[in-house]
Formats: sequence, structure tokens, C-alpha cells
Amino acid sequence: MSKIKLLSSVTLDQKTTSDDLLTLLLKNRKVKPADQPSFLKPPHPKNLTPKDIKLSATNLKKAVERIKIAIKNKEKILIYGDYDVDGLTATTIIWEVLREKGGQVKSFVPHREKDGYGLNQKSLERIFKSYKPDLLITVDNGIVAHQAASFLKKEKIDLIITDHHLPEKKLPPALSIIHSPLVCGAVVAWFLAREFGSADYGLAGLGTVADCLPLISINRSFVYHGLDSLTHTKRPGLNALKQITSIGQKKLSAYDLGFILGPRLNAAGRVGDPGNSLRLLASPDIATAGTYARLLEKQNRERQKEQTIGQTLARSIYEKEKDPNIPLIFVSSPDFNPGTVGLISGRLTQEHYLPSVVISQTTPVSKASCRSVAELDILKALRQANKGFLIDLGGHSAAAGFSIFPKNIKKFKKSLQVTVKKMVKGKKLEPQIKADASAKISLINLKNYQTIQKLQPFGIGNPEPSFYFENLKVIDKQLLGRDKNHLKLLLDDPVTPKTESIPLESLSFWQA
Ligand SMILES: [Mn+2]
Repeated sequence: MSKIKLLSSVTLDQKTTSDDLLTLLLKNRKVKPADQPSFLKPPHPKNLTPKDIKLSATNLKKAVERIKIAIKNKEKILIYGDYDVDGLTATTIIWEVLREKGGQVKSFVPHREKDGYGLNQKSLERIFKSYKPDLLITVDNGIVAHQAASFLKKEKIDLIITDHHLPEKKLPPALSIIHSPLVCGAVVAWFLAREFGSADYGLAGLGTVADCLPLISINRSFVYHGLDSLTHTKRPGLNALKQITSIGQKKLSAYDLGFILGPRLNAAGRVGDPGNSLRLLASPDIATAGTYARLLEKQNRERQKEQTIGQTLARSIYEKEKDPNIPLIFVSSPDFNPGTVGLISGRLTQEHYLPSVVISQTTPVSKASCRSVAELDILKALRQANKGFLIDLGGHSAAAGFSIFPKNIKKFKKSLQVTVKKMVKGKKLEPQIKADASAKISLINLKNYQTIQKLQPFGIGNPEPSFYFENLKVIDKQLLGRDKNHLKLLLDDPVTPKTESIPLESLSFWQA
């Protein structure tokens, strides 16, 4: 069972006007009256200023001037990105613009296993054997790369950091740091790129959705207008990817970015070389793009297979080891692919409504990913249980990751079990369904549907409106689909006056 949380105490019915409904939905989404116009019609990215995301104007100017000199003097520039969608789109946005301006620019995204996440000396030394830049620009990483930044300084390579991750007290030594925690890495990169030409805000919108930023304020501008731009994009890579998936020419939604295009771009980095996603995004023609789109589609199937195998293994380990007194799933195996531990952890937490830790027991260092439920701050739990066992711990209350030496896994497991048990003591772990308000089915009509659509795009921070209907009567039921997995009901509310839409047809997938 799930508990239902009503965000408002009113009950909506046929007397509710569209204005009332809109006001209630905006209030539930914590949109202040003064911000309502910009929520419903977000300003276009081109009308935003660096100040809107609190970027330092001085640092931006310093970076722009240095890059201009590099372009003029034909100095070698390197963009250092990341293997996830945010990092890939950030890399593409800035690489493209600087190249168009005649810059000598190459881009690099780290290999998940060989390089790990973020700017580091080992990877730099490897890159420098074939390409030693005069100027290095990070995107979606770098804000805590103290060692690598010092190494670059010693090598007399200028460094510009652009990032959105949380900084530590001390910042790394760099020529300029362009940083905002309010947006994703691709949007930060976009603000730098647009100083040089027309930068792709559609890609920045894709990075925003894929990096799970809340679709409110500035982020909404990039997703709202970005979706429109991506729907009509001329970029061969995205068109090839849309063609190979079921999307085709249709009007894109945030769901398509997060669940169809995003996973395919991520797949390359999870099971192989993330450079393939970069090559897709940068493909100059549809033939090249088609080759990479087919490759990503294949890698995405591989990723799904790895994930399914991993999930089956994780479930069997958990079934063997589980203790009903410990509200934590902790599974570790050398057979988990390090690129899919986050996905497996997410699935386990969803299935059991328990926090989970999944470790790919690789040597010399093992990689772990964790997901949690609303009742437990997993980052806090990991920090408390750490006792010097963990390397590179990072994340937030709902999701985190760390590295650990295999010999410490057992001891850390004990420590975390004790901590978690203490932290959730007295709490009942139970999934919660949030509904905007109670309603009578007479609320449901075309006009109210259209009102709800004004709040698009929906996603994190702006969920699709939902309503709680009580005491409905099932008049008729029917199973649908080839395997009869889906449920169709005819519903009536005995106390509501009949209209042409009542009784009401409802559809529920996988609920047969
Ligand atoms: Mn990011």
C-alpha cells in the first residue's frame, strides 16, 4: 500500500473554474503569483543574462578574452567533458561554437573505467602524448579538481573551469572559474559558448532533463524552448537517433529526452566508449549520423541486457542475505558491470521501497552506487558509517556513489547497516503518492485538460497533475492488450450528477 498525500485540502468538481484549477496547481508547485507569467511563458534563453544564473561577469569576461586570444593565435584548445548526457551536450555546445570561429579545438570525454569521473592527472598525461593543448576548458566537471589543476599550472597550460557541481571551501587554481549550481553543466557551458556565436540551447535543454534538474525558473526556459528547437532540429545526429527510436518527427516532450534519447546517449559510456555519443551529436551528415545512431541503439540494448542480468543477480543475492530487521539492501559482486550499478540500485529501491547499495567488486578499487527512499538521507548515512572506508564519496539525499577497496566492503556493510537501522528507527518506510487535491469526476472535461497542459513541460520539480477520487463505483471492467496486462474500467461517482462524460472510461497500464 502507498500512503496518499493531498497537497491541498479542497475538493474539485464541476463548479471549479479553469482559473481556480490553474491557481491551485501553480500554488502546489510553489510558483509565487509574481512568477506565474514567466512559469507559463518562460523567457527565451537568448533573453537571459549570466546574472540570471548568478555567473560571475568578471570571470566570464576573463575566460572570453583568453579564448579569443587562443582562437586568434591558433593555439590548441581542449574541451574536457563528461560521459553522461549533460557532459556530452556541454562538450558539443562549446566545441561546435569555437570550431566555427576557427579555433583549433578538440574534445575529450573520459572513459568510465579507464579514466573515471572528472579532470585527473593520469588521463591528462595520456591525452598529452597525442595532443598537448595550450588552453583547457572543462565542462560539467573540474570544480574540485585541485590536483589536476595544479598539474596543469606546472605544465603552463591555462585552465578555464565551467561546472555546476558543489565546490569545496577552496577552489582549484585556474585562470577563470565559471560556476553556477542553479543549472546543469550544459547550460553553464552554453552561457560561455554564446559569447562566440549561436550556441545550441536545445542541447542545453536535453542536458537539463537528463541531469534531473527541476523544471522550474531558468531550467524551464531551456526545456520549454529547447523542446521546440529539438523537435525541428537539423542536427543529423539527433534526427538519426529520433528515426531509429519510435520518436520520428513528433513533437518532443521532456519524457522523450529523459527516457528515450537520454538513455541511448548514456549507453555508450556505460558499456563502451562515450566518444561515440559525441561523434553522433557532431555528425556532419545523415549517413555518418546513421552509423553512430545504429551503434548507440546496439549499445543501449547491450546496456539493457547487462542491467537485466545484474538485476536478476542482485535479487538472488538479496533474497539469500536479507534480514527483515535491517532496512537496507546491500549487494556486492564482481559480476556487476560498473556502468549499470546505479540503474540496478534504482530498480531495487523501487521494487522493495528500501535504500540500496550496489557494488561492482572490481579490483583494485570497487565502485558503488546507492539510491534511497524519502525517509532516509543516504549521503548522511554513508558519511556517518564511513569510518575511513570510503574513497570519493559524493551525491545527495536520494542518490550517492563511492569507491571502496574490496577488503573493506564487509566491514563497511556492517557499519552502514547499524547506521541505517538507527537512522530510520521508529519510521515506517512506505511509498507516498502525492495528489494535487481530492476531486469529483465531474472535474474531468476538455477545458480543464487544456488548462493542465499549460503547465507543460512536466518532469522533476513540476510533476504531472494528479487527483484523488474517492468512493468511485466500478460499473464495468475489461482487460486489454495482447497479454491482457492492462485494465480498462468504467467508473461512476454515485453522488455526481450524470453528464455526457460520466460514467467515465479509465485506463491503467500493467494493473490487470
Ligand atoms: Mn552534470
